[in-house]
Amino acid sequence: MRDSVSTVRRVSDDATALVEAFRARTERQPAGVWAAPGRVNLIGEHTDYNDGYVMPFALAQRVLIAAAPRQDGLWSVTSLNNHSTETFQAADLQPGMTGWQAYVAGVVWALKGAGHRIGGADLVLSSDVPVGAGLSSSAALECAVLSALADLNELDIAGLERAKLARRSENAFVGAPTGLMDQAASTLCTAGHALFFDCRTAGAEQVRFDTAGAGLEILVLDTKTPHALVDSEYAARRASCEAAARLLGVAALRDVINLDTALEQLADPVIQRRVRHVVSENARVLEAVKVLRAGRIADLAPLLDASHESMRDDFEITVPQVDLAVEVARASGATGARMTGGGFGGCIIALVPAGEAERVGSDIVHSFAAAGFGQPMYFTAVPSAGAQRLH
Ligand code: GAF
Repeated sequence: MRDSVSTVRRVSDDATALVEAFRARTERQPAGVWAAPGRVNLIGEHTDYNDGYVMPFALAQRVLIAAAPRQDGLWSVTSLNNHSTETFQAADLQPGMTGWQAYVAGVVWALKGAGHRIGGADLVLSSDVPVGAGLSSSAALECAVLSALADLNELDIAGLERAKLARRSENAFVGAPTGLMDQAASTLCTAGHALFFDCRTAGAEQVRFDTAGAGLEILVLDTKTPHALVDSEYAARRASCEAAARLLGVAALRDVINLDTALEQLADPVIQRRVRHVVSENARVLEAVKVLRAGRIADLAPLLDASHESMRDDFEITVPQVDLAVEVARASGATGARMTGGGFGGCIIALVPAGEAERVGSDIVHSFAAAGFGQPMYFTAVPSAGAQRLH
């Protein structure tokens, strides 16, 4: 496991090292250090933009930011991961900006758009959230920047509002038509819990998720599959769902009460499959909440399996590497497994007996080598805290 984990890039492993990097770069002390995590979605995929239900938890992997105000109105951001510094000013805050700095500039833009006065700042960041793995590295970056800028500018913004501002940055500045799940997870999650989140009402419930207490653990395995189609396919899935809702005369697919009746009203078999995924996935999240509230974590397993099958056969967002990883995980002793995140590559999660994650992960690595796929990376997930100030 250690070998695999070491492939996750954290340039600066803790806040102390980050503070030193900040001082070396700016020759002054940061005003503080902030952190925001990546996430795993336990269940509820492509339900968020259908006004549905999701159940993510925050990872221990996170973005760390050291920051201090500056008086010249500029924002200077150094990424220790990318070994680069980008500087921008208010006139540069134009939607469509590209590069990693867009995730930072977009947050400044969203805050200003909401009427907040945001002074210039120096920011130095590092991250150990795997990039491009479907673990919300971008939401972690946005939420960490938002936390830092909110405090530096003495803004009193509640957690949910922070998540919405970060999502606005992602949607309208970066240009990715995502739902609210990732930013809500990075902002609102608490250690030891999964977050049951209703994407229509924004109702949030922290549901205890003590895998160790249940003699289980969650293996996260990044298939490292390049997912070139993710942006266009994600947008296409979203458009299909919205078209289906219009055909069914409902505000969103969350409002479909009777799946069979809805399917009879739809002529296109592709649209039928998309609807079946979203409606059945919402039902699985509601079942998963009941299971967790009752402390029956082991009973999540069949829901994870059914979710994967639905994503593979109905929503058609899995790829061969992801399907192989899920199959081998199950054959190797996982009681349930599914792809997590937006799809077309990325990670799987597997519910495994405590102490078995290493063996299951290693079996998947061997199966990938035999199939001629690249080497995956894996780790055991620890349900962790949401965005916070560390110092
Ligand atoms: C991505 C998006 F950013 C989320 O909003 C969500 O739709 C997810 O894919 C799929 O459940 O992470």
